Amino acid sequence: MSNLERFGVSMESDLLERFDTRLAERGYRTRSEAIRDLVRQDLVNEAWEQPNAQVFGTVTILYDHHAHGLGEALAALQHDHHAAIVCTTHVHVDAHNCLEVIIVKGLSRKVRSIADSLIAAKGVKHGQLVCSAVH
Ligand code: NI
Repeated sequence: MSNLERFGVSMESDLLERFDTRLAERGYRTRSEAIRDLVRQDLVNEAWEQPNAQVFGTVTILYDHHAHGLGEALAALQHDHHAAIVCTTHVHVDAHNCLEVIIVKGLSRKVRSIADSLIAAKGVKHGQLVCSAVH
């Protein structure tokens, strides 16, 4: 870990009260750890705003595997981008629905494009991309 530095933060009391409530709800033990995570999240967001930044994305999709041609389409999409797909986990949720988590790495514009294609595939009921990056 790099050297820790201390700094003071001024904040309106009502804003601080709301911040402390959120910290307690989310299980943070100190304001410092919560502020560090906010800063890290901002740096990850910044990385994702740069089209050529190296990033990781986790794409979660939920779909009905009876939807015509969908399973094949999703597999074809992943094969088309095999170099960027790190791994895929498939869960048979019930008799109809499947959940897949696809980990994708590469340039942010490429990862976002792959995620968009997976999520927009006809028959996908829900999909979301979670953005991460080393910074
Ligand atoms: Ni399944």
